[in-house]
Amino acid sequence: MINATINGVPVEVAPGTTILDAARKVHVKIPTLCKHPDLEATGACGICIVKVKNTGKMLRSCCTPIDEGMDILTETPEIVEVRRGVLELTLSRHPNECLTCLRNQNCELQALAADFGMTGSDLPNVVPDLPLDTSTRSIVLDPRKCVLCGRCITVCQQHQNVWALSFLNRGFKTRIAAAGDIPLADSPCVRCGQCSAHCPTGAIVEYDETVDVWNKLQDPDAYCVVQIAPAVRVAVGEAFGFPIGANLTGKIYASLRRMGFKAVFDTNFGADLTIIEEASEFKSRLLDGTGALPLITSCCPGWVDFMEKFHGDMIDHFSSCKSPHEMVGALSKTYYAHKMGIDPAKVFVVSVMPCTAKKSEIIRSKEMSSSGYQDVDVSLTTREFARMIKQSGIDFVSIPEEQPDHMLGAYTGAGTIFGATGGVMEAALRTAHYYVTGHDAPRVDFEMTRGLEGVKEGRLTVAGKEIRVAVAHGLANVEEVLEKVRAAREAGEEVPYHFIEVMACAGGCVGGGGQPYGATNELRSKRAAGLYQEDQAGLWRCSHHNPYIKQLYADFLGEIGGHEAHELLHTSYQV
Ligand code: HC0
Ligand code: SF4
Repeated sequence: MINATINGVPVEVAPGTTILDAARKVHVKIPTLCKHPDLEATGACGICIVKVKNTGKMLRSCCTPIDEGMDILTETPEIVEVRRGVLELTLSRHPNECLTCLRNQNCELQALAADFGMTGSDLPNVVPDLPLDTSTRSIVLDPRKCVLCGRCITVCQQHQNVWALSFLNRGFKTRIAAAGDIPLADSPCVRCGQCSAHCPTGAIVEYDETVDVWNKLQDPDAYCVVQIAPAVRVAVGEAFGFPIGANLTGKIYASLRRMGFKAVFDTNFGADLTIIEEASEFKSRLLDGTGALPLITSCCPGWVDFMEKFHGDMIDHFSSCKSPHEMVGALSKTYYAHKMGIDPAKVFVVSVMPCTAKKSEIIRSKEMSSSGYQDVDVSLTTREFARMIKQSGIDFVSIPEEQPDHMLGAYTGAGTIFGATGGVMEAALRTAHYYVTGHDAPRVDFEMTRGLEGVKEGRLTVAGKEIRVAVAHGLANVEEVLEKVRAAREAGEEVPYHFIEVMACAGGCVGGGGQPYGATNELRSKRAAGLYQEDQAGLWRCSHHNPYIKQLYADFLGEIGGHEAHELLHTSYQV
């Protein structure tokens, strides 16, 4: 162990611990801008500078390991002066648009400026004249607001293995852009939004569509319906001071009704429906050899985009199931509209998702209009939804809980856990076990799929047959899983896995690119815990027990995996 002192307080840490992390251990907070707890330090900004008394050296605490006997000072007039200098320079190149910025009151640069009392500067405010990139219609890149911290580049390259972003030019002219200086939509970007979730300022934000939704809610000819994703319920509360992971489903339903939505559905219902179709697809591939194994989940649009761009040889392995929110969209404009006697042309479907890629998914192919209309009209992120609650004057803290509209809103715990990495796999295993054996598993908790390890593997025996599964989250983690599949295929060996779940974002949707800011593993775990708690407490824990799904097949869809289901609930992929 290393022994040192920080501001005179003794500290003992493991070798390799940075000064920044060692300081946290003794409750000293060193200001940072370019360092994100999720990401490797780059030392780009210099705000986290500290002084080593023994040597007189000023060092960047985020990327300097603490050494034996170091006597470190973190707050002296000299250090504060250096930090103020860095901030002054950064602010001199940053537009003074805080009041009209989506990150207003939620910006790390703004918070630092406030902490350091940056009330004025002798430096002129010279902001580069650079255009917005709205080309993806999922995220918006505003290079004028970029502080060149490099967090977006690191997460896009290291965690997502996409390499869509880069710094262009050098020195004073350095700017962030899609690699090759092309529109982001023409780059390999998969719209996961992790860059926006890790950006400290308003340089990368979600493509805001709240105004479109407010306008539709005012339109007397529109019949607006809404659905909420699994992961939204345990995250939106962070914008209102609730503890991380608090499950606020009932308050969300109530707020959406107050906003004017005529029906409030739940994507968890769609998740249950996805499981019915996908577990059935898995059973036929496993027992009847009707398709390639391993079966790979297809409900995450960032992952689908990534597969199509980089792993086209895996297309045959993909489940043909659409994602749950697309299923609910298609059924809103067919089954629901028909039952309620509403003209489907008037039904306007909004989905509230933890995800920016869902904004692109809703227009990705003609199959996303299987109802005869675009099945989901607008997809909002959790961050946009939180703003809408604030704009509507709803007191979210005190509003009493309500129920969803059950026809497309009742769900099981299996649907809820979709929002956490491994949840889709666990939900699928519950129902696949039933399909293969004719009875429920004695225990429906498949813990091997849970937790934040980048790749999780497990095996179980069902009706005497071994089933091997893998779960990957964070796109960089999928590579090793796919390599194993390819290696076995080339060697003509037995498949290493029968079923693979992939989610683009670390932690699964709880860590989605459209969620409230502050992504860390601690936060992802707490949000996931909120979902697993609901699953444990629920009346129904397996998708095939959802009575409203049974009703849907009996009244409308007919056979599981049958013609009608295929028309409305399945899709295809292309490279
Ligand atoms: Fe997800 Fe989904 S679980 S992708 O992560 O499958 O966004 O929460 O809504 O559609 O259900 C996101 C979350 C969803 C979908 C579901 C899936
Ligand atoms: Fe990279 Fe995802 Fe951002 Fe696109 S949305 S630039 S893939 S991090």
